[in-house]
Amino acid sequence: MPEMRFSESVSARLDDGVLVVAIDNPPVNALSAHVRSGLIAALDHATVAAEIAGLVISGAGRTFIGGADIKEFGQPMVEPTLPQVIDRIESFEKPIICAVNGAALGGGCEVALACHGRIAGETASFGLPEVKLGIVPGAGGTQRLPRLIGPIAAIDLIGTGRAVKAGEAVALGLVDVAAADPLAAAIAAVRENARRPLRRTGSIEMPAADAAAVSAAEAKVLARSRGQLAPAEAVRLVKSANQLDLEQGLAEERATFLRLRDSEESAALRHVFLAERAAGKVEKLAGVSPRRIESVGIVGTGLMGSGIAVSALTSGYRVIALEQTQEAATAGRGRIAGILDKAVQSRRLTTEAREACLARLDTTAEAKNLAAADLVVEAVFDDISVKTELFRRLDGIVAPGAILATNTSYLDPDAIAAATADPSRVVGLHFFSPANVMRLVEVVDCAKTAPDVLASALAFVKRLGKLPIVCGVTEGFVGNRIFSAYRREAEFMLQDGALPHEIDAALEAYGFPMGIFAVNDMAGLEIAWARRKRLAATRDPAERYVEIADRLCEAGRLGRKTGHGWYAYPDGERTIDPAVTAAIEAARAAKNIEPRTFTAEEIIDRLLKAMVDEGAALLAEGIAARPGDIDLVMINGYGFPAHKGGPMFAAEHNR
Ligand code: 3H9
Repeated sequence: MPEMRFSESVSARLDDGVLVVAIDNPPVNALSAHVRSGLIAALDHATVAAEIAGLVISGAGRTFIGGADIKEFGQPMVEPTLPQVIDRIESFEKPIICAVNGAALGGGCEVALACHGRIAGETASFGLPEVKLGIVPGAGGTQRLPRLIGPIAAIDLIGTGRAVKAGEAVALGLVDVAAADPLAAAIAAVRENARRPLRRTGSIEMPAADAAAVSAAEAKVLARSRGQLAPAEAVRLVKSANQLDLEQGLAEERATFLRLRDSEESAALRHVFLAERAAGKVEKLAGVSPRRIESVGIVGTGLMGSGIAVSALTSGYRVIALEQTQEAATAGRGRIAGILDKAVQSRRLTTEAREACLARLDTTAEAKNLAAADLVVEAVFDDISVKTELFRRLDGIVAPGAILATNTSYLDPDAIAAATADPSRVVGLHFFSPANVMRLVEVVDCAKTAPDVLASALAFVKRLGKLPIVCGVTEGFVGNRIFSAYRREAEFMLQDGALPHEIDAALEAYGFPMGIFAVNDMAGLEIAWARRKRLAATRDPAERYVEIADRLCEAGRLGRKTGHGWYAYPDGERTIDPAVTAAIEAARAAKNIEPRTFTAEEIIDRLLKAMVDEGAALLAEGIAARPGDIDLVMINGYGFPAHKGGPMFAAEHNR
């Protein structure tokens, strides 16, 4: 049977009376205008062709449909709109079954929900991730999903944007059945459905749900949403599906979708989405093949090393973890197993996967065992002589093509590389703590790093499921350099009249999970103190310097772990400490500074400006490649609220 073409991206073949429609719009089969018009043309054809009993909708490649085309957002709307296409599918007189071979997300999930039956292949997943883009589903998702799976599960899925795999989708009632060959099963289902009344999702009565359980599901979503609009709106719409008829519910949903689509929050989150896709792309690496990495050596199994080890193990690598003594190696193995156990307890890992991870782990005190590693990451004490000595030793042990990575946060990786005979194989991999949880990794392109070494480091970080940001060598790399500038500005404001809790409150109201002084207390004040002492000799005496943090450290107030820092922590509770206020007042008096008050807006403006100025300097120096990379570093490493888009985006949009 010849192929029928309905648009540049929609074609079909006839399989014994079933029109099997394929959407082929790489890379993710997004619902661009030509996909929507192609689907309508296919339906028009099926309406008039008497020999067609019904349709199957499928996606070409690895994805079913990745959603509405987010690159069309912000452009004038082109008909047919997605709600028009979806309405036509649901009300179609002949059966339409979808064969879902990969991700059915956003508008793609909404297409599936409107079909008269849904078959999931093994790699299928379903989700309405719109809230992650600052919007709500705009083509029926909030009204149809609760009719299929009930309001409680719908609030969870739509409110968090979480996707479910085939098994969970079947258990929830989102799909009818999982099948090894979803296309064949969908064709058979069309023939079956042609003989009976069609099940139209919009006409299904909403399953009853316990009001208290609905409220609990709602509270859970709202607790996570920290100042964002979309999750609360999504929950409201799902709940309204119970009170409004389908038409009213869809109209309310559409109006909300259009309003949020034009919001700053959505623009910011779309910027973050696109920046993440751009981050892994490095122009100078085009055509460069990464080296093969299967075995990863990790030196040091403290908090950082064991976190990196867990990340590598759960991503399928073999890990050789080196410690100085056999006892330390055994303790390291215990720490790694402990993190894996926690993952099993919280159902992020199966017991079998845990066993497989431990079977791939070798903990040893024999440095020569690292000869089997393709990449060695050091996670030892951040001291230049410790690290250079280690690299000198590693150089004589590892295989000739093996890559050496340093996880230093403040030291100069070029100096560490210089200790080796072949600095071209040295790269920086700056993980954030805890490394098994935090997504961000700064991949440091050192002065002599070979392109294929950089490409390998990037590929490694991506296989860990993490977000690599490539940067050049500078003290503190991108994140800590901006963090230092921002902390300096916060301390200037302290000296000028603000108090730590006022600055923290402004940051938390802006969307940071924790203000900067509370963060410093949690991390401990001693590392920055040591750094300040190290830099004291070379500091320009004319430069403004605030001594308050030094006074706190000298008084033994090193943060939460000592019970005191910028705050006191009686019973673990963050509390304003009059002793800190007194220290701040004394510092002001010593410099004859008349304190003044700061509004929350002024505090945010000043901190944002400090971050942006430092970001601009990093771009000018070629340390960071794109403003979006800086935004991602601050969002994923330092708690900057994603729904503000990161400091560079926020400043450009005057927020
Ligand atoms: C929506 O549907 C609203 C509706 O409710 C209402 C409408 C009325 N559009 O992630 P990858 C691009 S909102 C356009 O690396 P993967 C992406 O930019 C939408 N382009 O691939 C990248 O381009 P480039 C709801 C898109 O295999 C390339 O595809 N949907 C879209 O790792 C590869 O992306 C979502 O939020 C899109 N929707 O993962 C789903 N999606 O090569 C968002 C991706 O130029 N997408 N691109 O850099 C995803 O989660 C993942 O991309 C997906 C594939 C899982 C699909």
